[in-house]
Formats: sequence, C-alpha cells, structure tokens
Amino acid sequence: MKQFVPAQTSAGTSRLRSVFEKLSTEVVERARLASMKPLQRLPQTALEVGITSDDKLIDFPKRPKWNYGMTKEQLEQNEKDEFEKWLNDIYERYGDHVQETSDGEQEELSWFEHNLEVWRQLWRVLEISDIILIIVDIRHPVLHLPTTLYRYVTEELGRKVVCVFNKIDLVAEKTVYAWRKYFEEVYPELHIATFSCFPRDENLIDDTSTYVLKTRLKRPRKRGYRATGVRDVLIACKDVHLDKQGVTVDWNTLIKNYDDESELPVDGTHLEDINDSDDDSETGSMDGLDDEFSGILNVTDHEVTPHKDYVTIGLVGHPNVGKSSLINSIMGRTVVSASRTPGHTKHFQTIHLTGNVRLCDSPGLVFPSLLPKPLQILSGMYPIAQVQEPYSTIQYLAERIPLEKILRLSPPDGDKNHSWSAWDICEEFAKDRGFYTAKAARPDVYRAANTLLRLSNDGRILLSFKPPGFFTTTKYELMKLREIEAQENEEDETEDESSDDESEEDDGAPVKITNIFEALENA
Ligand SMILES: Nc1nc2c(ncn2[C@@H]2O[C@H](COP(=O)(O)OP(=O)(O)OP(=O)(O)O)[C@@H](O)[C@H]2O)c(=O)[nH]1
Ligand SMILES: [Mg+2]
Repeated sequence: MKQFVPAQTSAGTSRLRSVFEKLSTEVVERARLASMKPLQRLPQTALEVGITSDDKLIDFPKRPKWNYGMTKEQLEQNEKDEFEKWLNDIYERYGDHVQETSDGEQEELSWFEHNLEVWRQLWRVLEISDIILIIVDIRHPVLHLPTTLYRYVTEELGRKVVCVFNKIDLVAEKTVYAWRKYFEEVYPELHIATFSCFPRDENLIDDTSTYVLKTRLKRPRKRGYRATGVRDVLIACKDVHLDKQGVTVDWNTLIKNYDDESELPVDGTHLEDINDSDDDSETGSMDGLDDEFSGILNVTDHEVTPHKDYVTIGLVGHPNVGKSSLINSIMGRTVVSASRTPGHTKHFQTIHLTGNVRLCDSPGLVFPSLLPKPLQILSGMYPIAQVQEPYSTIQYLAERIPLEKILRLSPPDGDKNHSWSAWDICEEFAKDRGFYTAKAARPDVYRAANTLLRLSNDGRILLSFKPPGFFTTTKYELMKLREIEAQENEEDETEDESSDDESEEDDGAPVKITNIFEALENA
C-alpha cells in the first residue's frame, strides 16, 4: 500500500489541507532515466476519450445516514468511521492497481481527496443547493465530470444539474461543439452550458495545430470579467425548470442583464491580476458565510435541505476548473478569490446575486478514479509545486502533441530526423529560455520541465482531449451541417417568399464537410 503524508501545514490551515503522495528516490530516478529514451509519438486518436465504463467507477464518500437517537459525538464518530472504512476499502481494492489499458496507458488510482473536512463541505453544498453546477474543464470534460457524482446528485438527492463546460477560450469551437453533442448523447437529461472568462482567439479554428503557444502568450496581464457565457449558464439554470414553492425567480430579467456580455462592468476594481507565481496562501475566509451557515461544518443531527426563501446555485467540481472565476464573472467583480494553484478555495461561501438567488462557491476536490497519473498533473488537479518528478508527465504530453515543434526547438545534434526524448525537449527548452543551474551552469532541465507543466496548465500549450470519433469520422461535422440546414430552412420559411432578387451563393456548390467550421468562422 502506498504511503500518504500530509503536505507541509501552517498553523490553522492544516484542517482543510489536502494530502500528497511522497515518491521514493528510486521511483524518481527511474522516471528520469526513462524520459531519456526516444519517445513514441502516438496517433491523434490517442486523444479521443469516452465516458468511463461502470466497472471502472470508484464511488465517493457520502454522508452516512443519521438517526434521531444519536448524539453529536456519535454522529461525528460515525462519519469518521465510515470515511476511514471507505478509504481503506479503496486502498484494498485499488492501492496496488497499476494496469495497462487497451490503449497502452498505465492507469492507477488518482491522488484523490483524503480529508474528511473537505468532503463534508461538498456534502453541505450539495444539500443546501437547489441547482448544482458541475464545472468541467473543456480540455477533458470526461475526466472532470465524475459519473458517480452526477448520478448521486440527480438520482439520490433529486437536485437539478447543469454541467458547465468551462475555459472554452482554450479550444476551437469545433471541439466544444463535438463535446456538447457527445454529452447530449450519453447524458440525455443533462443541461449543458459553455463558459469562459476570456474571449476566444478568433484565429483558433483548429486546436490540433501547433500555432497555439504563440498566440496564447499574448494574453493581457490584467483581465476584466469580459466573460462569454454567463447568459448561457443562467439560461441553463432557468431551463432546469426548478419548481420551488414560495420562491419565484425572475430569470428573464436576470438574464437580460447579460444580454451584451462585452458590456459587463469593467473598471479597475474588477480586474484580477494574472498572477505568475503560485499563490497558495489561505484566502478562503468565512466572511461570505451567512449566519445561517456559520455552524454548517459542524456535524448535524438533522437533514439539511435548501433554504426555503432562496434558490441556491452551488458550484462544485475538481480543483482549478474555474468555479471561483465563474462566480466572479457572474457578479461582474471579484467576490471570491481565484488562483492557478488547485485547492485554492478552502471554505464554501454564499454570495447573493439577487434578492432570492444566491451562488455558493465550494472547494474543489479530486474524486477517486483510475487514470494515468501524468494526466492528473496535466489536468490542473495537482499542484505543480508538489510534483516531485515532472519528466514522466512531460513524456506523456510529448507522446500526444508535437511539443518540440510547438516550442520551435532545434534538435540537439542538428539532425532534422532526431529522435526526441522528453528529456531532450526539456533540455533544449532550458537552453532556449536561458535556464541554467547556478552551480554547474548546466541546462536546468527540472526548471524547464516545471515551466512546461505550468504552460500546459494555463492552456498555453494545449492538450485537448476529444470525444470518440472526432478524428476518425465526420460525425460531428455532419451534425453541425444538419443543424445549419435546419436553421436555414426555418429562416427560409419565415422569409418573405417574394425576395428572389438575390440568388443564394452556395446554390449547387457542395459544402466541403471537413471545413464546415472554418467556413463558419470565415463567413
Ligand atoms: N483560460 C481560462 N482560464 C480560466 C478560466 N476560468 C478560470 N481560469 C483560470 O483557472 C485557474 C483556476 O481558477 P479558479 O476560479 O481559482 O478555479 P477553482 O475551480 O475555483 O479552483 P479551486 O478553488 O482550487 O477549486 C485560474 O488560473 C484562472 O485564471 C477561463 O474561462 N479560461
Ligand atoms: Mg475556487
């Protein structure tokens, strides 16, 4: 069984800190050496991923059932015991599980949340919310939407759910569209909204090409909440048709406020520093907690239900997917702290949006799953400062995207056919950036590898997974084409029949299906 040790803690914050695994020196050294071997670039289809099959799902801890006869102490003990049992059970079943998947990936147990206090916060947010927004990073929505969570929230708690595809500025419109269609197929009941704090680069038509880094680097150092999608998120909340006695939300008026999102208030106070250093200070204060919630983290001896006078929208999801940023965008100003370091939000907080609608931010937590560990690091769920061995993760990345081309590196031996290794890439990148060790003045490969991980987390180096069939079929293009045709037919029907003076330009010309998205962008 692997050993887990608590991360360094500072007084007062340890209670809500997550724990990280400590690797042995042999493991680190083995990975370093392995990264020096020439890497095998995988076909694009390695980026296609579908929903995890049921036999691979690992359940997450639920609040144990209480009964009236129990004292607070007994309840608390019961929660602890059940949680321990759950943890032990996972380690017994999956602790030593390292399995090669059919795609040749090494799959093992994720670094998941080990702190009962953090799970308790999730339980409370789920209990007090009428509508739950599960926020997922569009770069790997399947990984970020735990099926177990979705089922629990809809089937057992009976709450309304909206899945928010977040950070859509990082990928092409075509990718967002394909993911939406795929999720609609797999979860027909799910409401989906798309969102981003940043505008998408209009040149980003094909996110599988290598130009991305260059343009991404030009992002402004300060940003306002010029979000795209707040409207979409609120429309999705309206569309779940929450029927709550005694609370009537005027969704239409609320949504109207966001009709022109580029006009959202942006003044100096609404700008957030894009912080290059990883700020891991304790920022989650209890200030945002209403009196009603001041004791919410205590063990309760009664069932917790949403407040009768408000509609509460709870945001949940993995760390770093952008929950706090989304809340700030909805509010048009900084009301909760956001950071590129996962695990930034430590306490849940409620923020009033209108007289009877409030938002609830929650700490992100990693659900247990079976996955390649490098993928977890690349998905922003693991603090890079805690990564002891970055090389296997760079290798994982470089096997899937042409990293040396994206970084425009020259081969170390000048040979155009050089067989790159992950180590080579880091070493050449170190030289390129002028990263040298202080003592021996050798290229600082470790620093280079870490920088690459950060660039990847920020989406400046893009690792974007795609739904099944994305590269191998024209399924999604055809769907889009049909939608456009249906829309055109609808427009034709409503148009005045007599307007025949201008002939349609595309009459008879076959549409080049594979380029339908480009055609739309250029239109
Ligand atoms: N490109 C891009 N980055 C985003 C977007 N939203 C958030 N981010 C970045 O993602 C990082 C995490 O954002 P947070 O809002 O703190 O994420 P969180 O889900 O609250 O994270 P925890 O509190 O750790 O659970 C920050 O560096 C944000 O700037 C987005 O729409 N696009
Ligand atoms: Mg947060």
